[in-house]
Formats: sequence, structure tokens, C-alpha cells
Amino acid sequence: MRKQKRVLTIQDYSCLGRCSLTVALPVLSSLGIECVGIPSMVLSNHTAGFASWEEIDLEEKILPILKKWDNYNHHFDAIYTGYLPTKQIAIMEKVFQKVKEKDTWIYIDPCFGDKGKIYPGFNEEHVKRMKEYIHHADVLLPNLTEACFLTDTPYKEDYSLIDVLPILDKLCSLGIQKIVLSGFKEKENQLTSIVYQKEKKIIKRSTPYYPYLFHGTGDLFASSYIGLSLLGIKDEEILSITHKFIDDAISDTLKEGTPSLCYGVNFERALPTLIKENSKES
Ligand code: PXL
Repeated sequence: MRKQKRVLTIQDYSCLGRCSLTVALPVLSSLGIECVGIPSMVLSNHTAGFASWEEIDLEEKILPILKKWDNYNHHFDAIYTGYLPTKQIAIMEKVFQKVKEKDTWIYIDPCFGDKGKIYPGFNEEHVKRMKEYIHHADVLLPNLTEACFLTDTPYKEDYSLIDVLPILDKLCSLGIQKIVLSGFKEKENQLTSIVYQKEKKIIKRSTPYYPYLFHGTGDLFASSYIGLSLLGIKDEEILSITHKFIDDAISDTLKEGTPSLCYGVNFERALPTLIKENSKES
């Protein structure tokens, strides 16, 4: 039986509106991976689609939390960072120095915008800091909005593959081995995800496009991609499984009628797809 993998993830805990840690924990657990989560902040709800929010920023606690683990010799197979307040980006570099070993993979979801806009809690300074930070990633998982901001490319809704490739190339030239771009609208009614590595075959898969901006699907995508890749599954298959998982979650949500987009999607009833992958591998 293979040894169980362990991931350290640092992103927010939003109590309401399925995203970030409330998504990463169940997704990685379903894949048989231990998910050690440090909340970057605790929010009453996420910041997109709700009128306001309560928050506790845990900036001061992240390094002390790690220090408490000093005597416990936990090995992390991966570190995954997601939504971070601007001032915490510098702290992540200290986290890597402390926790990363030779075989620890770094996954970074820049997680600062969508649909051509930066999330309400952030500004240009955040993008600037993120640009300086992402070279730490072995795998970067942006959406199209983030990829555009990170490469100073104007955002448009309907990028073709030919438009997207130079953006991915530019990101790779910042020193990142692998870019996983989550769904962009390549054609009418179709979302395409791409795994891009310099001088390697481009891997892409498409899935139906829904005319809604479901919250948290980027986080579902990132967690599913990271978990499946830690199980050693090939990228082609990871994209297919991840698309099926998210598509099932969206279909389930739509069956309930007009969706409340800010609550995220009913991924819980789609988790058996991931549990099946985990049982196959053992
Ligand atoms: O899903 C992205 C995300 C995560 N966490 C928080 C957010 C958002 C998007 O708005 O506000 C707190």
C-alpha cells in the first residue's frame, strides 16, 4: 500500500460560501490525502457577491503555528497557497524556507481575481507582490484573469488558444515549470483547461460552459488538480476527472433551480468521483 501524502495549505477559512479551505479539506481528504490547513484569515463569508464581511487576519499567527510543530518532524509532500492578504505574501517565503524539503512541491493558486476584475479585498499592489512571488511555484494554477494581470495582458472574455499560449509562455519565462490554466472560454458553450510546460506537448481538455459565475469552482479545480497529481495520475486524466467532478457539482446545483451563485456549488454530492480515484490507486 502506498504511503499517504500530506499537503500543507494556507488560504482563508470563509465560513459561508464554499471556497478556499472549506473546499480544499474535503477534496483532498476524498483523495486520501492529509490536508493540514492554516487559515490565512477567517471571514464570515468570502468577498465576492456578499455585501460585506467580518474578518480576522491571522498574519501574526502563521509563523508561530509552524514553530509549534518544530519537534514533530512532519514531512509535507506539497505546499499549496491560495487566497492571501497582500501582507502575507512575504510570509509565505518564510514558510517555504521552514517547511519545504527537496521533494516538497510548491503549488500556487494566485487567487486574486476573476472575470477581468481583481477581488474587492485587493488592489494593484497585491498584483505587484504576486508577480514577485509566483516564481516559487513548481506549478502555478491561475485562471485567465489572473494570468492576464500577471503578464500585463489586457483581459477579454473570448480568448482563443492562439491568444492564450503567449500568456502561458510569458508565465513560464518567470521560472515556473508548469502552468495549469483553469477553464477559459475557448468556444461558445465550451470551457477549456490547459496544462502548459515549455517545449512539451500542450495538454487540454474541454467541458460545457454554463453562463453563471459560480463561486469557488477555481478552488475546487486547484484542489482536485493538486490531489490527483500527488496520486501520480497523468495530466490528461487529471483534467478529465476534475472537469467531471466540477461538472457534476454544477449540474447538481442547477437541479435545485436558480442558483445563488455566491454560495458555491454542491460539490459534496460529487465527491464519490474523487473517492473512486483514490481507491483505484491503493
Ligand atoms: O474563491 C476565491 C476566494 C477565496 N477566498 C475569498 C474570496 C474569494 C473570491 O472572492 O473572497 C475570501
